[in-house]
Amino acid sequence: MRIDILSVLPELLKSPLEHSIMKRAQDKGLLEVHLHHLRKWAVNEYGQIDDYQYGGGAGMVMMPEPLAKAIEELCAERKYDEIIYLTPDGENLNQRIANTLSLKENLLMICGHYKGIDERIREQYVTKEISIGDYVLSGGELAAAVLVDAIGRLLPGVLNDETSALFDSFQDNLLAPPVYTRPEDFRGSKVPDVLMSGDHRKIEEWRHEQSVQRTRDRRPGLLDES
Ligand code: 6GU
Repeated sequence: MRIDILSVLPELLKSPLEHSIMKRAQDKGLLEVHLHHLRKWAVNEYGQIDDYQYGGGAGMVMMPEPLAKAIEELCAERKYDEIIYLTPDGENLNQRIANTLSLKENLLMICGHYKGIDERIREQYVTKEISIGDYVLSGGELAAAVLVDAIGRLLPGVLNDETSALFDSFQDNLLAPPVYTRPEDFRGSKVPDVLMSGDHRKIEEWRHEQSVQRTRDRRPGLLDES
């Protein structure tokens, strides 16, 4: 998969992509992430990409011209399956959306800043708008990093144990069961007997029950969605 990201602060995106699983995905050639600085398409030699909003009010708006030029230049080189704008008024990201996007070939992500981007870019180019939750961040970059991570780890071959993403929280709308490692007795608190039993069928049953119980206790709404 190839992901192109348009941003005025691409530096913010670098570190999250250079470590751990996202690094491995790229090293293995399963994921390519290309960061593009929007200033490259600025309207003047001062690097201007934002301006005051019509109608007045505090906060700058990202101008349509640099974004349109950037999007058109990238779209001339390949067909994007989705042009995604990261915005707090977008659709809330969830595992289903991440799963769907992980099946695509080329994604273009646009990170907004200030008051956001001119509405006409949303109307004319953007095919999908995604939020990562009901709170406001200073820009779309951290949200894009979250989205790339959620998608990237699902690409076949990225995780060591290929099946492990299948048992993540939210696959099947269930939260993950509790997990334990050594020691068996941690300061008087013991690992549940069933996990020490060696009976794999019983262990799977127990994990499923724990998942359901945990989901009922913490996120009952998820059970209605499935
Ligand atoms: Cl995608 N962008 C910004 N700026 N804030 C957010 C968000 C996105 N998702 C939640 N809050």
